Amino acid sequence: MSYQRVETASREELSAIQLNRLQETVERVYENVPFYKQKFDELNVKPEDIKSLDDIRKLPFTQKHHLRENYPFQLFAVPQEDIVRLHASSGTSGKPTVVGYTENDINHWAECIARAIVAAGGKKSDIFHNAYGYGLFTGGLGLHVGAEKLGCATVPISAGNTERQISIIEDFKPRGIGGTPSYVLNIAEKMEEMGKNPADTSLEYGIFGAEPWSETMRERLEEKLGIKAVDIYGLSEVMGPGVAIECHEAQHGLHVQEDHFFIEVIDPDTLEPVPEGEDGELVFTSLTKEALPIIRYRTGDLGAITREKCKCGRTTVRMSRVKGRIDDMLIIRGVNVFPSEIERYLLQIKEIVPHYQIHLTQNGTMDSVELHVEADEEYYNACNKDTNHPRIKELAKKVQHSMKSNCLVTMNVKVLEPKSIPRSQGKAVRIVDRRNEEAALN
Ligand code: DLL
Repeated sequence: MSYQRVETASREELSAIQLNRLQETVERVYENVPFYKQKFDELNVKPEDIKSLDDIRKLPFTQKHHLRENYPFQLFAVPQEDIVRLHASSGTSGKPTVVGYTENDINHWAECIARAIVAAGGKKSDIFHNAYGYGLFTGGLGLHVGAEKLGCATVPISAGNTERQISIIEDFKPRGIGGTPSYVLNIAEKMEEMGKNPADTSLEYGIFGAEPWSETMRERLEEKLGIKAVDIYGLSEVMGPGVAIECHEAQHGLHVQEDHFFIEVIDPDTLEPVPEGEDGELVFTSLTKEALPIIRYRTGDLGAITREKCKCGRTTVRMSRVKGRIDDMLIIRGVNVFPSEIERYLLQIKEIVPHYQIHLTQNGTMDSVELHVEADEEYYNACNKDTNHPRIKELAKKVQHSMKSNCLVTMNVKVLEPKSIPRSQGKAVRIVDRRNEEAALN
């Protein structure tokens, strides 16, 4: 079935494809990966017990620590000579997680990305400016293979060297751009600093992901750059970018590439499925992967799914934006707060720019939160470039009030001068958590 056909297949057709591929995957891991054989045996489940898609619930979950414990290659299901690519995600603690791909895996990945670019409004004749980082991170090479597969002239610029990015954009005139939303915003700001209008470039669409971002951030990116901005989701353990993609027609939920991945949403405490439309932890099972098939991978990402019809015509399940991570969720004086929620409300305040950091410290047994935001250049100038100016203090109060009424948390707000929050080329650092360091000192 051609991939355009798969994306609009009936539920019966898709389920039949999924069941067939799930059964193959389960057999593959049972026979080739001792870790899975042991887990299946412990649960007393055999590959032939998977007779329907619902039977997936008989299978064990896989988590990030399982990849670490089997570092680097022990979860691979094929001999090493069949591996053609290795990537790794930087672990903040301990060993990184290593992922491998066969030639077929790379082809499927490329297909998923090619579909993603089409969903974003891209086409074969485009020049595609790929500002995701190249290297062990899956963003750069992932987007790259897919853009080439679609037939785009792909510019492997990677992240960084922002001034050169700008001159390449001006000279090559790409229609599409990919990068983390925070970095592409950084490029746009640099253009402004250089006296250029970012909306004047040839860019028409952007494919943004690898970090949480909000609807308001979308508006900012679209407005500044004069583009359509769509959300792309993925994670290295499951494949990399392209597991799900928003369509430019609706920009409302990300279509899961269901012929390659089976999605579940579970309650992270009970591990039971949550009803459609309700938030829970996203769990993925790969359906076609050869090198590193993965069963019921608990992503730690929070979101919901819908099977409602999408106006683009695709029939695949859509997932919401990632609403946060289980482990990023801040519990501040008993209130659950997601950085993405903070961002959503923060960006509605026009006098500040979309860069922020949440600093957490511990004051005795209490968490204390300081929110760092930056004043917009124009506003800052109007305050005589003085962070003690009464209007800056007024702005801090406004931010504080918004956080209190929308996120139900009282935060100390520090309005800093423009460009003082560190910019990143990859995933932005939004949370600086010093709670444990200070607890250790106490
Ligand atoms: O970030 C893959 C990727 C590259 C996705 C480029 C999109 C674009 P990892 O480095 O393994 O892989 O990080 C995966 O990043 O579990 C999410 O928490 C987060 N993430 C990825 N995409 C999004 C998104 C790549 N669109 C982790 N929105 C995931 C929110 C995202 N979070």
